[in-house]
Amino acid sequence: MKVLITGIAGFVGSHFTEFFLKRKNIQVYGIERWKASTENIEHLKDKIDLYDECDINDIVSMRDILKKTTPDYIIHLAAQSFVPTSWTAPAETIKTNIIGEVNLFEALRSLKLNPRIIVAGSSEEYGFVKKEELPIRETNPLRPLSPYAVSKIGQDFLGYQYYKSYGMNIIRTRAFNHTGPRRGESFVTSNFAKQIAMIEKGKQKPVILVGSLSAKRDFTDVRDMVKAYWAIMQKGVPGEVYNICSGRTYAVQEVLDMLLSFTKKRVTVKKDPARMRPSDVPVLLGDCTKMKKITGWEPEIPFKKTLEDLLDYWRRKL
Ligand code: A2R
Repeated sequence: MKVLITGIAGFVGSHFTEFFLKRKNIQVYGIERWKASTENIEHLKDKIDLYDECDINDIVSMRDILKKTTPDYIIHLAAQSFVPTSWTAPAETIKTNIIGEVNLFEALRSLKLNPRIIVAGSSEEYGFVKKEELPIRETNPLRPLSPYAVSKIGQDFLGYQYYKSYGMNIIRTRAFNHTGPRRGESFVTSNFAKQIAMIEKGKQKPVILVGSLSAKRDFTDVRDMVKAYWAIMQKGVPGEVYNICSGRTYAVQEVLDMLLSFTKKRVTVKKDPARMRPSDVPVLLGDCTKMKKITGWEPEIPFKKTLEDLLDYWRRKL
């Protein structure tokens, strides 16, 4: 069984690789763009086939690699994945996320390959959600509040359209927040954990800088998330869309309090206006009954353990 992961050296890609390497009869192929950091998968590099000169914006390199690897499954993770960057680089976000996916689909079509594909969408697609709509189901209207969200809706709808128009085996997902070791440091959970680890090592004054603490998010451990993606890959119906979430929220303030409870250092919390977003989604709470029904998936790792592991990751890394 041949699995190709785009964005393999990213946060989710690295956990997916570890997940596959624990299983038998799976050959893992991965693509990354030229000069990307492969630190997250350095320990796995000799067990996979890595193509580290493939930019998804370049259909020529995409096509070459698909021709060489002819995967049975594709997990499409490569993206500009960070909401705040989408405010400063909206065109780049739209290009990489939407055109990059078109390149993937068109390269497959031209090669007459039809693997099963997971498109990694996001709960950000729902954007502005009314209180009475919570918890959010797949049928909820999409009211995006960032260029990132628009780019993910583009990916999602392209997946639907290519399935309908060409019968491609594309399954769309909308993952709610996920975190854990190796989470990029721009993301809130990882950013707080890194600052705490820096303070513990005396590399930062005992002041933690924060943005808005009121937003509520539905967090899942990345290791559970990867299992959910794979279960959907096997049992999901092409053309359909599935939420993946834990079904409970934590306010960013609670995340901060939990992380601070793991350290013996006395830390002051300071608001940093630079970390505020032009518009933010107040609550994202998901309902993933649809995917649970077909897969039987349940998240297993408690959120406290996820945050402990994330903080330990930064303690080791710094
Ligand atoms: O930005 P880089 O060079 O570190 O590489 C990222 C890669 N990537 C690309 N690969 C090929 N061609 C491109 N034009 C391109 N642009 C970005 O995608 C990185 O290694 C990977 C994304 O990993 P993360 O940013 O760590 O995202 P994460 O959390 O693993 O999320 C995976 C997917 C994304 O589509 C999210 O939007 C979604 O799940 O939630």
